[in-house]
Amino acid sequence: MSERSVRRAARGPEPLPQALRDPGRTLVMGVVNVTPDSFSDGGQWFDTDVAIAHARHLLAQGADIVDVGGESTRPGAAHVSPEQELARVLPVVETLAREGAVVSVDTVNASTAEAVTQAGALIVNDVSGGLFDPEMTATVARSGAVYVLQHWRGTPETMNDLAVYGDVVAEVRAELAERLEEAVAAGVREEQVVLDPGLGFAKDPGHNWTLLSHLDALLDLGRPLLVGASRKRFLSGVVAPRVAQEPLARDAATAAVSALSAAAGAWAVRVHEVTGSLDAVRVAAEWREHS
Ligand code: PMM
Repeated sequence: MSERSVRRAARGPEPLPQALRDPGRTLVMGVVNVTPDSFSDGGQWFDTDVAIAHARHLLAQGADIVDVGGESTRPGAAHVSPEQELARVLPVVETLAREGAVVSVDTVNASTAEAVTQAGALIVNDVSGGLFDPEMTATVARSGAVYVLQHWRGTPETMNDLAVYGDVVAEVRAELAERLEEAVAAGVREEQVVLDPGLGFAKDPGHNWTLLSHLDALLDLGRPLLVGASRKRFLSGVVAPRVAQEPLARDAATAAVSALSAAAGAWAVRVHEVTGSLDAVRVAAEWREHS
């Protein structure tokens, strides 16, 4: 198989340890939602000790990074104050960082980003790409952490109405480029930034599949890519109808997306179930190695 069809995984962002910057395969980020109402695992890990135990389990399974979130971003989820969010995630972050884990925190709030990076989180995962909190990019710049800049439009309440595109790849690419430029203007170094197409955020199923099959257009922006397809509703269309509405029944489809994203050159995939995606990204690495 040619170099063109199986791309090398992109180099990772600069603030991370060397092993995660040039890992030789796509990384796996395991999700730990410390929330009572996430769509995919709602409430399962909504207790500090249970969340920590779950994160340790994902790391033991081979997750390279754990992504800790304290606010659900699904449409219609209850709004959580930054203080509540921080109270949920901080003890989890402190413990895991102390144990040497590479911790990411899923937040749109600058105050949370500030506190968790001081507590040892190396990655700020902002699904709003800096659009929710005007202080976010300057805060990330000061912290020196990795900044996952995700594409979104509107808010979780309004995003479904904003899933209107002429050319979804060109528009998401242009909007990510604009957000990246604004982050850099606020002092974030490009080397800190990872881009993310924001699957399911102001996207219908067709938009998600089109973006996935054109990751090369986003990689052309010159930054590593994170892909978050795990258990999302658009996968229900490829899952056996009897179970398609159950998020947990989407893990095999998620792993397939992980393999294809890795083959397309994604730096990391964000998933709830780690083992299937870890196998999948290793398959992609072997495939490339022997091509
Ligand atoms: N999706 C969710 C939450 N956070 N972060 C990034 N960077 N990319 C995503 O696609 C993403 C995210 C929603 O899923 P969840 O409720 O299962 O965490």
